[in-house]
Amino acid sequence: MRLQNKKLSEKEFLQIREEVLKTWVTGSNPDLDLDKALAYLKKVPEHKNFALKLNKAKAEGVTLVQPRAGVPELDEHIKLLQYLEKSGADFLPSTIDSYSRQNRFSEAQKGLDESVKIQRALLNGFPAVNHGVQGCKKVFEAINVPIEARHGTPDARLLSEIIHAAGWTSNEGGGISYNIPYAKQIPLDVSIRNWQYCDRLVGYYEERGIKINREPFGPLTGTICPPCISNTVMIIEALLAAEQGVKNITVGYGMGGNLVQDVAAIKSLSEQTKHYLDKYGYKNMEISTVFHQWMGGFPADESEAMALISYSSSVAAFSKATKLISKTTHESIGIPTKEANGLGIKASKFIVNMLKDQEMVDSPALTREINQIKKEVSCLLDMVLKVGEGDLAVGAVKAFEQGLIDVPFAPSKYNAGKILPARDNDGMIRILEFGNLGLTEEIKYFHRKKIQERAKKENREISFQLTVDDVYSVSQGKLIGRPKG
Ligand code: 8ZB
Repeated sequence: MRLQNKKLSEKEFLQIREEVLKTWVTGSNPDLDLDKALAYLKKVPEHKNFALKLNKAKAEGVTLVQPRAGVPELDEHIKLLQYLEKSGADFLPSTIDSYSRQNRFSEAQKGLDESVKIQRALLNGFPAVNHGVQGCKKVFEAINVPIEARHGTPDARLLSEIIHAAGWTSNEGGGISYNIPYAKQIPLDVSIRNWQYCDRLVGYYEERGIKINREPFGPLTGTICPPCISNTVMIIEALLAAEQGVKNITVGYGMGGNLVQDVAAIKSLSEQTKHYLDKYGYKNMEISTVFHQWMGGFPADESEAMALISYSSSVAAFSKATKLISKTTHESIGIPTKEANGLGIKASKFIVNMLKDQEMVDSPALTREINQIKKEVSCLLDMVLKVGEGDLAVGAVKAFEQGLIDVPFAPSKYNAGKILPARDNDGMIRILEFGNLGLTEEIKYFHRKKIQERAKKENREISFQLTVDDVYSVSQGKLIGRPKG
Protein backbone atom coordinates (compact mmCIF):
# COMPACT_ATOMS: atom_id res chain seq x y z
CA MET A 1 0.00 0.00 0.00
CA ARG A 2 1.22 3.46 -0.92
CA LEU A 3 1.81 5.84 1.99
CA GLN A 4 -0.80 8.54 2.20
CA ASN A 5 -2.51 10.60 4.87
CA LYS A 6 -5.84 8.85 4.55
CA LYS A 7 -7.91 7.06 7.13
CA LEU A 8 -7.50 3.29 6.92
CA SER A 9 -10.83 1.68 6.12
CA GLU A 10 -12.04 -0.70 8.80
CA LYS A 11 -11.41 -3.56 6.42
CA GLU A 12 -7.80 -2.48 5.80
CA PHE A 13 -7.28 -1.98 9.52
CA LEU A 14 -8.61 -5.44 10.39
CA GLN A 15 -6.49 -7.02 7.68
CA ILE A 16 -3.30 -5.47 9.03
CA ARG A 17 -4.45 -6.41 12.51
CA GLU A 18 -4.37 -10.11 11.65
CA GLU A 19 -0.70 -9.79 10.75
CA VAL A 20 0.06 -7.70 13.83
CA LEU A 21 -1.43 -10.27 16.19
CA LYS A 22 0.73 -13.00 14.64
CA THR A 23 3.85 -11.25 15.95
CA TRP A 24 2.69 -12.10 19.48
CA VAL A 25 5.59 -13.74 21.20
CA THR A 26 3.73 -16.72 22.65
CA GLY A 27 1.48 -17.38 19.70
CA SER A 28 -2.24 -16.69 19.69
CA ASN A 29 -3.61 -14.50 22.44
CA PRO A 30 -7.24 -15.07 23.33
CA ASP A 31 -7.36 -11.78 25.25
CA LEU A 32 -6.74 -9.69 22.18
CA ASP A 33 -10.33 -9.61 21.08
CA LEU A 34 -11.71 -6.21 20.10
CA ASP A 35 -15.18 -6.89 21.54
CA LYS A 36 -13.74 -8.03 24.85
CA ALA A 37 -11.47 -4.98 24.88
CA LEU A 38 -14.42 -2.69 24.18
CA ALA A 39 -16.42 -4.21 27.01
CA TYR A 40 -13.48 -3.74 29.37
CA LEU A 41 -12.80 -0.16 28.27
CA LYS A 42 -16.49 0.73 28.70
CA LYS A 43 -16.10 -0.11 32.39
CA VAL A 44 -13.15 2.26 32.94
CA PRO A 45 -14.40 4.76 35.55
CA GLU A 46 -14.28 8.46 34.67
CA HIS A 47 -11.49 9.27 37.11
CA LYS A 48 -9.28 6.66 35.45
CA ASN A 49 -9.88 7.89 31.90
CA PHE A 50 -6.84 9.82 30.67
CA ALA A 51 -8.73 11.95 28.14
CA LEU A 52 -11.44 13.02 30.56
CA LYS A 53 -8.97 13.95 33.30
CA LEU A 54 -6.97 16.06 30.85
CA ASN A 55 -10.11 17.83 29.62
CA LYS A 56 -11.04 18.68 33.21
CA ALA A 57 -7.57 20.00 34.00
CA LYS A 58 -7.59 22.14 30.88
CA ALA A 59 -11.01 23.59 31.75
CA GLU A 60 -9.80 24.41 35.26
CA GLY A 61 -6.52 25.89 34.02
CA VAL A 62 -4.38 23.68 36.24
CA THR A 63 -1.20 21.75 35.46
CA LEU A 64 -1.20 18.07 36.44
CA VAL A 65 1.91 16.00 37.17
CA GLN A 66 3.07 12.71 35.67
CA PRO A 67 6.36 10.86 36.28
CA ARG A 68 8.14 8.26 34.17
CA ALA A 69 8.48 4.81 35.74
CA GLY A 70 8.85 1.17 34.86
CA VAL A 71 10.49 -1.97 36.26
CA PRO A 72 10.39 -5.43 34.68
CA GLU A 73 8.62 -7.56 37.28
CA LEU A 74 4.81 -7.24 37.52
CA ASP A 75 4.36 -7.04 41.30
CA GLU A 76 7.34 -4.72 41.67
CA HIS A 77 5.93 -2.50 38.92
CA ILE A 78 2.57 -2.35 40.67
CA LYS A 79 4.25 -1.46 43.98
CA LEU A 80 6.23 1.26 42.23
CA LEU A 81 3.12 2.82 40.66
CA GLN A 82 1.19 2.65 43.93
CA TYR A 83 4.06 4.42 45.66
CA LEU A 84 4.10 7.17 43.01
CA GLU A 85 0.32 7.56 43.26
CA LYS A 86 0.72 8.11 47.00
CA SER A 87 3.43 10.66 46.24
CA GLY A 88 0.83 12.70 44.36
CA ALA A 89 1.06 11.65 40.71
CA ASP A 90 -2.07 12.75 38.83
CA PHE A 91 -1.33 10.39 35.96
CA LEU A 92 0.79 7.25 35.96
CA PRO A 93 3.02 5.91 33.22
CA SER A 94 4.47 2.59 32.39
CA THR A 95 7.83 3.16 30.78
CA ILE A 96 8.55 0.24 28.45
CA ASP A 97 12.04 -1.35 28.33
CA SER A 98 14.40 -0.91 25.40
CA TYR A 99 14.16 -4.48 24.05
CA SER A 100 10.38 -4.22 23.82
CA ARG A 101 10.73 -0.83 22.10
CA GLN A 102 12.46 -2.68 19.28
CA ASN A 103 9.99 -5.59 19.39
CA ARG A 104 12.74 -7.93 20.63
CA PHE A 105 10.31 -9.79 22.86
CA SER A 106 12.34 -12.95 23.42
CA GLU A 107 15.25 -10.89 24.76
CA ALA A 108 12.82 -8.95 26.94
CA GLN A 109 11.52 -12.27 28.24
CA LYS A 110 15.04 -13.41 29.13
CA GLY A 111 15.64 -10.15 30.95
CA LEU A 112 12.35 -10.49 32.80
CA ASP A 113 12.99 -14.12 33.82
CA GLU A 114 16.49 -13.34 34.98
CA SER A 115 15.26 -10.26 36.91
CA VAL A 116 12.74 -12.43 38.76
CA LYS A 117 15.45 -14.99 39.53
CA ILE A 118 18.00 -12.60 40.98
CA GLN A 119 15.47 -10.10 42.38
CA ARG A 120 17.05 -7.18 40.56
CA ALA A 121 15.85 -5.21 37.54
CA LEU A 122 17.80 -6.23 34.44
CA LEU A 123 15.54 -4.35 32.03
CA ASN A 124 15.16 -0.57 31.94
CA GLY A 125 11.37 -0.69 31.94
CA PHE A 126 8.17 -2.72 32.00
CA PRO A 127 7.85 -5.30 29.18
CA ALA A 128 4.12 -4.84 28.63
CA VAL A 129 3.87 -7.17 25.62
CA ASN A 130 5.41 -10.03 27.60
CA HIS A 131 3.09 -9.41 30.53
CA GLY A 132 0.22 -9.44 28.07
CA VAL A 133 -3.31 -8.13 28.47
CA GLN A 134 -3.77 -10.01 31.75
CA GLY A 135 -0.66 -8.52 33.35
CA CYS A 136 -1.45 -5.02 32.10
CA LYS A 137 -4.99 -5.29 33.47
CA LYS A 138 -3.55 -6.13 36.89
CA VAL A 139 -1.52 -2.92 36.72
CA PHE A 140 -4.59 -0.92 35.67
CA GLU A 141 -6.73 -2.42 38.44
CA ALA A 142 -4.14 -1.76 41.15
CA ILE A 143 -4.16 2.02 40.75
CA ASN A 144 -6.67 4.86 40.92
CA VAL A 145 -5.46 7.31 38.29
CA PRO A 146 -5.30 7.07 34.48
CA ILE A 147 -2.37 5.21 32.98
CA GLU A 148 -0.34 5.70 29.80
CA ALA A 149 2.28 3.65 27.98
CA ARG A 150 5.49 5.67 27.45
CA HIS A 151 8.17 4.12 25.30
CA GLY A 152 10.00 5.06 22.05
CA THR A 153 8.74 2.34 19.73
CA PRO A 154 8.77 2.80 15.94
CA ASP A 155 6.42 -0.19 15.54
CA ALA A 156 4.12 -0.11 18.56
CA ARG A 157 1.15 -1.82 16.91
CA LEU A 158 1.10 -4.92 19.11
CA LEU A 159 2.01 -2.95 22.23
CA SER A 160 -0.87 -0.54 21.55
CA GLU A 161 -3.34 -3.39 21.07
CA ILE A 162 -2.31 -4.86 24.42
CA ILE A 163 -2.28 -1.72 26.54
CA HIS A 164 -5.62 -0.39 25.32
CA ALA A 165 -7.26 -3.81 25.74
CA ALA A 166 -6.07 -3.63 29.36
CA GLY A 167 -7.78 -0.29 30.07
CA TRP A 168 -4.78 2.00 29.54
CA THR A 169 -6.39 5.09 28.03
CA SER A 170 -3.31 6.88 26.72
CA ASN A 171 -0.42 6.00 24.44
CA GLU A 172 2.65 8.13 23.80
CA GLY A 173 4.45 8.30 20.48
CA GLY A 174 4.15 9.02 16.79
CA GLY A 175 5.56 8.10 13.41
CA ILE A 176 8.22 10.81 13.50
CA SER A 177 8.76 11.43 17.21
CA TYR A 178 9.20 7.71 18.04
CA ASN A 179 11.47 7.07 15.10
CA ILE A 180 13.90 9.93 14.37
CA PRO A 181 15.17 10.32 17.99
CA TYR A 182 15.00 6.59 18.82
CA ALA A 183 16.07 4.51 15.82
CA LYS A 184 18.93 4.47 13.36
CA GLN A 185 17.76 2.34 10.48
CA ILE A 186 13.98 2.47 10.27
CA PRO A 187 12.59 4.31 7.25
CA LEU A 188 10.21 7.11 8.13
CA ASP A 189 7.45 5.86 5.84
CA VAL A 190 7.48 2.56 7.76
CA SER A 191 7.11 4.17 11.20
CA ILE A 192 4.47 6.62 9.95
CA ARG A 193 2.44 3.70 8.58
CA ASN A 194 2.84 1.82 11.88
CA TRP A 195 1.63 4.79 13.86
CA GLN A 196 -1.29 5.31 11.48
CA TYR A 197 -2.33 1.84 12.64
CA CYS A 198 -1.93 2.78 16.35
CA ASP A 199 -4.02 5.90 15.74
CA ARG A 200 -6.59 3.95 13.74
CA LEU A 201 -6.96 1.56 16.67
CA VAL A 202 -7.79 4.57 18.85
CA GLY A 203 -10.17 5.74 16.09
CA TYR A 204 -11.86 2.33 16.18
CA TYR A 205 -12.50 2.74 19.90
CA GLU A 206 -13.56 6.40 19.58
CA GLU A 207 -16.16 5.40 16.97
CA ARG A 208 -17.61 3.12 19.62
CA GLY A 209 -17.77 5.73 22.35
CA ILE A 210 -14.47 5.09 24.15
CA LYS A 211 -12.24 8.07 24.84
CA ILE A 212 -8.52 7.49 24.46
CA ASN A 213 -5.74 10.09 24.63
CA ARG A 214 -2.75 10.19 22.27
CA GLU A 215 0.46 12.08 22.97
CA PRO A 216 3.19 12.67 20.36
CA PHE A 217 6.64 12.95 21.98
CA GLY A 218 7.53 16.64 21.93
CA PRO A 219 11.13 16.87 23.14
CA LEU A 220 12.49 14.77 20.24
CA THR A 221 16.19 14.37 21.13
CA GLY A 222 15.74 16.49 24.24
CA THR A 223 18.80 18.59 23.47
CA ILE A 224 18.41 22.30 22.66
CA CYS A 225 15.79 21.75 19.99
CA PRO A 226 14.51 24.97 18.36
CA PRO A 227 10.77 25.24 19.18
CA CYS A 228 9.79 25.63 15.53
CA ILE A 229 11.09 22.14 14.76
CA SER A 230 9.41 20.28 17.61
CA ASN A 231 6.17 22.24 17.23
CA THR A 232 6.06 21.45 13.50
CA VAL A 233 6.53 17.74 14.20
CA MET A 234 3.80 17.90 16.87
CA ILE A 235 1.31 19.50 14.50
CA ILE A 236 2.10 17.00 11.72
CA GLU A 237 1.56 14.10 14.12
CA ALA A 238 -1.64 15.64 15.50
CA LEU A 239 -3.02 15.97 11.96
CA LEU A 240 -1.99 12.42 11.01
CA ALA A 241 -3.61 11.10 14.20
CA ALA A 242 -6.82 13.08 13.65
CA GLU A 243 -7.13 11.63 10.15
CA GLN A 244 -7.17 8.13 11.68
CA GLY A 245 -9.92 9.10 14.11
CA VAL A 246 -8.02 10.28 17.19
CA LYS A 247 -10.08 12.93 19.04
CA ASN A 248 -8.11 13.68 22.21
CA ILE A 249 -4.53 14.74 21.69
CA THR A 250 -1.77 16.15 23.89
CA VAL A 251 0.97 18.00 22.04
CA GLY A 252 4.29 18.28 23.83
CA TYR A 253 7.32 20.48 24.25
CA GLY A 254 10.62 20.00 26.04
CA MET A 255 11.77 22.95 28.15
CA GLY A 256 14.38 25.12 26.47
CA GLY A 257 15.39 27.24 29.45
CA ASN A 258 14.41 30.81 28.58
CA LEU A 259 11.14 31.61 30.37
CA VAL A 260 9.67 33.81 27.65
CA GLN A 261 10.55 31.38 24.86
CA ASP A 262 9.21 28.39 26.79
CA VAL A 263 5.87 30.07 27.52
CA ALA A 264 5.70 31.27 23.91
CA ALA A 265 6.39 27.76 22.64
CA ILE A 266 3.54 26.20 24.63
CA LYS A 267 1.11 28.99 23.72
CA SER A 268 1.92 28.90 20.03
CA LEU A 269 1.84 25.09 20.03
CA SER A 270 -1.61 25.04 21.55
CA GLU A 271 -2.98 27.76 19.25
CA GLN A 272 -1.45 26.45 16.04
CA THR A 273 -2.46 22.84 16.71
CA LYS A 274 -6.04 24.03 17.03
CA HIS A 275 -5.69 26.27 13.99
CA TYR A 276 -4.43 23.48 11.70
CA LEU A 277 -6.86 20.85 12.97
CA ASP A 278 -9.71 23.30 12.25
CA LYS A 279 -8.24 24.26 8.91
CA TYR A 280 -8.13 20.66 7.70
CA GLY A 281 -11.64 19.95 8.89
CA TYR A 282 -11.06 17.90 12.04
CA LYS A 283 -13.95 18.98 14.21
CA ASN A 284 -14.54 18.57 17.94
CA MET A 285 -10.91 17.84 18.71
CA GLU A 286 -9.83 18.01 22.34
CA ILE A 287 -6.34 19.48 22.56
CA SER A 288 -4.12 19.68 25.62
CA THR A 289 -0.42 20.37 26.13
CA VAL A 290 2.41 18.68 28.00
CA PHE A 291 5.52 20.44 29.23
CA HIS A 292 8.60 18.27 29.79
CA GLN A 293 10.89 19.35 32.59
CA TRP A 294 14.45 19.93 31.38
CA MET A 295 15.37 17.01 29.08
CA GLY A 296 19.05 17.81 28.59
CA GLY A 297 21.98 16.98 30.83
CA PHE A 298 21.27 17.34 34.55
CA PRO A 299 23.61 18.37 37.38
CA ALA A 300 24.89 15.40 39.38
CA ASP A 301 24.35 17.20 42.70
CA GLU A 302 20.91 16.30 44.04
CA SER A 303 20.11 19.73 45.48
CA GLU A 304 21.02 21.36 42.21
CA ALA A 305 18.93 18.78 40.33
CA MET A 306 15.96 19.50 42.61
CA ALA A 307 16.38 23.22 41.97
CA LEU A 308 16.23 22.56 38.23
CA ILE A 309 13.11 20.40 38.71
CA SER A 310 11.47 23.18 40.72
CA TYR A 311 12.31 25.85 38.18
CA SER A 312 11.00 23.59 35.38
CA SER A 313 7.74 23.23 37.29
CA SER A 314 7.44 27.01 37.60
CA VAL A 315 7.77 27.45 33.87
CA ALA A 316 5.19 24.70 33.27
CA ALA A 317 2.77 26.48 35.62
CA PHE A 318 3.30 29.90 34.01
CA SER A 319 2.77 28.37 30.56
CA LYS A 320 -0.53 26.81 31.68
CA ALA A 321 0.47 23.48 30.15
CA THR A 322 -2.18 20.88 30.98
CA LYS A 323 0.39 18.36 32.20
CA LEU A 324 4.04 18.25 33.10
CA ILE A 325 6.37 15.28 33.01
CA SER A 326 8.58 15.28 36.06
CA LYS A 327 12.25 14.42 36.41
CA THR A 328 14.16 13.18 39.42
CA THR A 329 17.37 14.01 41.28
CA HIS A 330 18.78 10.72 39.94
CA GLU A 331 18.58 11.94 36.35
CA SER A 332 22.35 12.19 35.86
CA ILE A 333 22.85 8.62 37.13
CA GLY A 334 20.13 6.60 35.45
CA ILE A 335 16.77 5.10 36.36
CA PRO A 336 15.58 6.57 39.67
CA THR A 337 14.59 4.69 42.81
CA LYS A 338 10.93 4.96 43.68
CA GLU A 339 11.81 7.27 46.57
CA ALA A 340 13.69 9.70 44.32
CA ASN A 341 10.87 9.55 41.79
CA GLY A 342 8.33 10.32 44.51
CA LEU A 343 10.34 13.34 45.68
CA GLY A 344 10.40 14.72 42.12
CA ILE A 345 6.61 14.41 41.94
CA LYS A 346 6.14 16.07 45.33
CA ALA A 347 8.39 19.00 44.52
CA SER A 348 6.71 19.48 41.14
CA LYS A 349 3.23 19.36 42.59
CA PHE A 350 4.16 21.83 45.32
CA ILE A 351 5.17 24.40 42.71
CA VAL A 352 2.31 23.92 40.24
CA ASN A 353 -0.21 24.13 43.09
CA MET A 354 1.40 27.23 44.51
CA LEU A 355 1.50 29.01 41.15
CA LYS A 356 -1.79 27.81 39.71
CA ASP A 357 -3.50 31.19 39.84
CA GLN A 358 -0.74 32.97 37.99
CA GLU A 359 -0.16 33.10 34.29
CA MET A 360 2.66 34.77 32.43
CA VAL A 361 1.62 38.37 31.79
CA ASP A 362 1.42 39.55 28.22
CA SER A 363 4.43 41.55 27.14
CA PRO A 364 5.85 42.74 23.84
CA ALA A 365 8.66 40.19 24.21
CA LEU A 366 6.22 37.33 24.70
CA THR A 367 4.03 38.38 21.78
CA ARG A 368 7.10 38.78 19.59
CA GLU A 369 8.34 35.29 20.38
CA ILE A 370 4.89 33.71 19.91
CA ASN A 371 4.62 35.37 16.50
CA GLN A 372 8.15 34.35 15.57
CA ILE A 373 7.54 30.67 16.39
CA LYS A 374 4.20 30.72 14.57
CA LYS A 375 5.79 32.24 11.49
CA GLU A 376 8.52 29.59 11.44
CA VAL A 377 6.13 26.71 12.02
CA SER A 378 3.74 27.80 9.29
CA CYS A 379 6.69 28.22 6.93
CA LEU A 380 7.90 24.66 7.67
CA LEU A 381 4.40 23.19 7.38
CA ASP A 382 3.90 24.91 4.02
CA MET A 383 7.14 23.32 2.81
CA VAL A 384 6.04 19.87 3.98
CA LEU A 385 2.72 20.14 2.17
CA LYS A 386 4.41 21.50 -0.92
CA VAL A 387 6.89 18.63 -1.27
CA GLY A 388 4.10 16.18 -0.43
CA GLU A 389 1.95 17.70 -3.18
CA GLY A 390 -0.77 18.22 -0.60
CA ASP A 391 -0.30 14.93 1.27
CA LEU A 392 1.06 15.41 4.77
CA ALA A 393 2.41 11.86 5.26
CA VAL A 394 4.25 11.88 1.93
CA GLY A 395 5.38 15.44 2.65
CA ALA A 396 6.82 14.48 6.04
CA VAL A 397 8.90 11.69 4.49
CA LYS A 398 10.16 13.94 1.69
CA ALA A 399 10.81 16.87 4.01
CA PHE A 400 13.08 14.69 6.18
CA GLU A 401 14.74 13.20 3.09
CA GLN A 402 15.59 16.67 1.83
CA GLY A 403 16.49 18.10 5.23
CA LEU A 404 13.65 20.63 5.04
CA ILE A 405 12.83 19.39 8.51
CA ASP A 406 15.90 18.38 10.45
CA VAL A 407 16.12 17.36 14.11
CA PRO A 408 19.36 18.30 15.90
CA PHE A 409 21.45 15.42 17.33
CA ALA A 410 19.13 12.65 16.09
CA PRO A 411 20.56 9.16 15.48
CA SER A 412 18.35 8.29 12.49
CA LYS A 413 19.96 7.99 9.09
CA TYR A 414 16.65 9.26 7.71
CA ASN A 415 17.34 12.62 9.34
CA ALA A 416 19.72 15.00 7.55
CA GLY A 417 21.52 15.98 10.74
CA LYS A 418 22.83 19.21 9.22
CA ILE A 419 21.40 21.84 11.53
CA LEU A 420 23.05 23.21 14.65
CA PRO A 421 21.24 25.13 17.38
CA ALA A 422 22.77 27.72 19.70
CA ARG A 423 21.45 30.16 22.26
CA ASP A 424 21.12 33.87 21.71
CA ASN A 425 22.17 36.51 24.21
CA ASP A 426 18.95 36.02 26.21
CA GLY A 427 19.32 32.24 26.24
CA MET A 428 16.62 31.63 23.65
CA ILE A 429 17.31 28.69 21.35
CA ARG A 430 18.11 29.83 17.81
CA ILE A 431 19.57 28.19 14.73
CA LEU A 432 23.26 28.55 13.91
CA GLU A 433 23.59 26.15 10.96
CA PHE A 434 20.49 25.70 8.82
CA GLY A 435 21.50 22.82 6.55
CA ASN A 436 18.60 22.68 4.12
CA LEU A 437 15.96 23.62 6.69
CA GLY A 438 12.85 24.94 4.94
CA LEU A 439 12.94 28.47 6.34
CA THR A 440 12.82 31.74 4.39
CA GLU A 441 15.83 34.04 4.09
CA GLU A 442 14.04 36.55 6.31
CA ILE A 443 13.72 33.99 9.12
CA LYS A 444 17.32 32.86 8.71
CA TYR A 445 18.47 36.47 8.89
CA PHE A 446 16.64 36.87 12.20
CA HIS A 447 18.39 33.82 13.70
CA ARG A 448 21.81 34.90 12.42
CA LYS A 449 21.35 38.36 13.85
CA LYS A 450 20.33 36.97 17.24
CA ILE A 451 23.36 34.67 17.44
CA GLN A 452 25.63 37.47 16.26
CA GLU A 453 24.46 39.62 19.18
CA ARG A 454 25.57 36.92 21.58
CA ALA A 455 28.91 36.26 19.89
CA LYS A 456 29.64 39.99 19.97
CA LYS A 457 28.80 40.20 23.65
CA GLU A 458 31.12 37.26 24.34
CA ASN A 459 33.76 38.70 22.07
CA ARG A 460 34.15 35.51 20.06
CA GLU A 461 33.61 34.15 16.56
CA ILE A 462 30.40 32.37 15.63
CA SER A 463 31.28 28.67 15.51
CA PHE A 464 30.24 25.14 16.42
CA GLN A 465 31.81 25.83 19.83
CA LEU A 466 28.70 27.84 20.79
CA THR A 467 26.59 24.71 20.29
CA VAL A 468 28.99 22.53 22.27
CA ASP A 469 29.10 25.01 25.15
CA ASP A 470 25.29 25.24 25.20
CA VAL A 471 24.83 21.46 25.32
CA TYR A 472 26.74 21.28 28.62
CA SER A 473 25.87 24.60 30.25
CA VAL A 474 22.67 23.75 32.17
CA SER A 475 24.26 20.76 33.93
CA GLN A 476 26.88 23.26 35.12
CA GLY A 477 24.36 25.75 36.41
CA LYS A 478 24.34 28.25 33.55
CA LEU A 479 21.78 28.60 30.79
CA ILE A 480 24.09 30.09 28.20
CA GLY A 481 27.45 28.43 27.56
CA ARG A 482 29.53 31.62 27.84
CA PRO A 483 33.31 31.36 27.73
CA LYS A 484 35.04 31.31 31.12
CA GLY A 485 36.89 34.32 32.40
C1 8ZB B 1 13.30 10.15 26.69
C2 8ZB B 1 13.01 9.98 28.14
C3 8ZB B 1 14.23 9.91 28.99
C4 8ZB B 1 13.89 9.97 30.45
C5 8ZB B 1 13.66 8.34 32.04
C6 8ZB B 1 15.12 8.69 31.98
C7 8ZB B 1 15.07 10.04 31.37
C8 8ZB B 1 13.64 5.96 31.21
C9 8ZB B 1 12.77 4.94 32.91
C10 8ZB B 1 12.86 6.30 33.22
C11 8ZB B 1 11.95 5.94 35.28
C12 8ZB B 1 12.24 4.08 33.89
N1 8ZB B 1 13.40 6.90 32.14
N2 8ZB B 1 13.26 4.76 31.66
N3 8ZB B 1 12.45 6.80 34.39
N4 8ZB B 1 11.84 4.62 35.06
N5 8ZB B 1 12.13 2.75 33.66
O1 8ZB B 1 13.17 8.81 30.82
O2 8ZB B 1 15.70 8.68 33.27
O3 8ZB B 1 14.77 11.01 32.35
